[in-house]
Amino acid sequence: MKTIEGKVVILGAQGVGKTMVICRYITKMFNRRISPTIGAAFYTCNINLERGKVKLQIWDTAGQERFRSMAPMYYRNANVALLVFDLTKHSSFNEIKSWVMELKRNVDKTMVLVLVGNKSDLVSQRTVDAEEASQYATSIGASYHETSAVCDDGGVESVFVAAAAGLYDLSEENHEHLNSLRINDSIRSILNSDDQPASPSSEDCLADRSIAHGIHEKPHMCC
Ligand SMILES: Nc1nc2c(ncn2[C@@H]2O[C@H](COP(=O)(O)OP(=O)(O)OP(=O)(O)O)[C@@H](O)[C@H]2O)c(=O)[nH]1
Ligand SMILES: [Mg+2]
Repeated sequence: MKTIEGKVVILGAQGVGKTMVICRYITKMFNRRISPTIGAAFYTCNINLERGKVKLQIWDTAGQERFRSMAPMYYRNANVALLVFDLTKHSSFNEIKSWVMELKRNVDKTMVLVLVGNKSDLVSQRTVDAEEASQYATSIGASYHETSAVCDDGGVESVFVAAAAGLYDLSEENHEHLNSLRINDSIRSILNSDDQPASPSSEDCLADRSIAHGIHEKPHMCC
């Protein structure tokens, strides 16, 4: 069975819930005490698909304007971009369009794009409807998911499964990615399929590293 290792970057405006979504996925909890990301934070998680195992190296970027210039460092060698906006802030949805244009300008390789509308629990404050977002996702070749880090009903997991599945497809489709995707093929299965959980699992949370211009900042509150 094949094991794929790839890089994921999480992009989106300040306060849309990028960190909450990844922390929700890894810890299965909602942590109100998370502060705005400084520079970027790094996480890893392993996801067992039926077809194989995928290890995601995830860079959660900071949405604050003062960190904007650092973003290329994280997206340039990424294989997947999670594009997160806030369903209650239409401006954050518009910002995704700028991110997509920037990625198209600066990244040569094919990237798996996953569009995420977060804060779906705030139903009465919603300003982006599902159809608008899903049409846009189709237009850029992305999958579309709605999530709530507060009361998750499976949306968060679907985001990371889509990222893992997209990476897997990428590894099978074309060879230009072989330098950036680490692939191990083993004759003896790395995971015995009988032992695999039916649903993906996450582990190895390394959220204690927040990096700003190479300076190690105070560890993150979550995980
Ligand atoms: N109601 C609701 N609030 C959320 C949700 N996700 C995040 N929040 C709140 O939104 C705020 C920002 O969340 P963060 O995860 O720090 O946002 P971020 O995108 O990482 O922000 P930066 O790191 O500054 O770019 C916090 O007050 C969270 O409690 C959600 O799904 N629903
Ligand atoms: Mg954050």
